[in-house]
Amino acid sequence: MKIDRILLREIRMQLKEPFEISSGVVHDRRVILLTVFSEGLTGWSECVAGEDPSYSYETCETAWFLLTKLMLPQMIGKDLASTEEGVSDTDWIRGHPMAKAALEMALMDLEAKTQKQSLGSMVGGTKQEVEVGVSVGLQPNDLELATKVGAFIEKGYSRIKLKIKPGRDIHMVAKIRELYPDTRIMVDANSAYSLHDMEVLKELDKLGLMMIEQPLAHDDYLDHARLQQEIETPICLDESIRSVNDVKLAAELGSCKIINIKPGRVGGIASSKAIHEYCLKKGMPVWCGGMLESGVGRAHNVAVASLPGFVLPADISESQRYWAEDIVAPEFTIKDGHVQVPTDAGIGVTVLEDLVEKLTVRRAEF
Ligand code: OSB
Ligand code: MG
Repeated sequence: MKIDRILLREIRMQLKEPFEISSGVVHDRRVILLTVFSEGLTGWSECVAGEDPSYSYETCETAWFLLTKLMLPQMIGKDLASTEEGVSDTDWIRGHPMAKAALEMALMDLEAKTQKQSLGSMVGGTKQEVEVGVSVGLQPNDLELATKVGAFIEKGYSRIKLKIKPGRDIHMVAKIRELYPDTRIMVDANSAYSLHDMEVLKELDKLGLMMIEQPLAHDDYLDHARLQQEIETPICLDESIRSVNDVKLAAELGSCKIINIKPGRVGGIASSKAIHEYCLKKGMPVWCGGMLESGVGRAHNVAVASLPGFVLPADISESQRYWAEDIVAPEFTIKDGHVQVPTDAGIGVTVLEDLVEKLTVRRAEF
């Protein structure tokens, strides 16, 4: 893969409705899109860094800096035998897995296209479709939440994730549990609690939830382990997991029983596979999370979620759940609670370049 040209864009995509979680609300996504050109082929990826550092220390600005100043200029003219060879040049950079994932995943798409195979099959995926759930943001009141949840169940989503925060938890979740007794329900706190909230957490434990995602601080493996001792409901870690080493720490300490793998958060596809493999050996279930991606990031997530150890429903909802118009064709749709894994080469969907151009607010070219 000779790297001829690289284009980095930031596009603005308006969410159909604001997405509110304990740490803040998003109206418009600032999406960093990377395109790598090689001998007539193009590899695409998306950086999942957020608008502000409330989920991770990485933001669109830090990722833009890393990519434009430290990672992309060096790639031009290289003739890479593999993605691995390309990303090894960035090993010296500490942290910043979201920026690194963007480069890795664009090269992965390119590599799969060079080999004329789908990304899913190149990474070792075994599923043709992925079971999916939906992540429902905080709503103005319980009635609106119940209506939203009802509509998603009607759509076929096989699991509902409710965002919670102090004051919007036990009562709200109990109500949804009561209304939909047969639905698989989980909650995600995005680090809004501490061990001082043990009473609340123990009440949540009684509601028959699939799991509680990231109840405590993003860097607190010890308290998560203490909490897991006190409750039956499995804890799932999201923010705390940025690499396979974080997973080893969490598994050894007993900080959780389930891992949420977001390829864009853990440094890319190779890292996702390493986590997947470790968890398979440990008998720890994993599933694929989401970061409100456009169709480009979503395509990568679907490919990764087709690996056999991804045994729980993914936060990969259909394009229409987020966007009036996605930037890929065909867009992602849900059927019988599943999303199809594309079979065309690479990410397997076509990027609508005219639309991307229209949405672009800044660009850097190499
Ligand atoms: O905590 O999983 C999370 C979105 C943005 C940031 C963090 C999270 C989320 C979601 C949405 O839950 C998942 C999705 O549908 O993409
Ligand atoms: Mg989460």
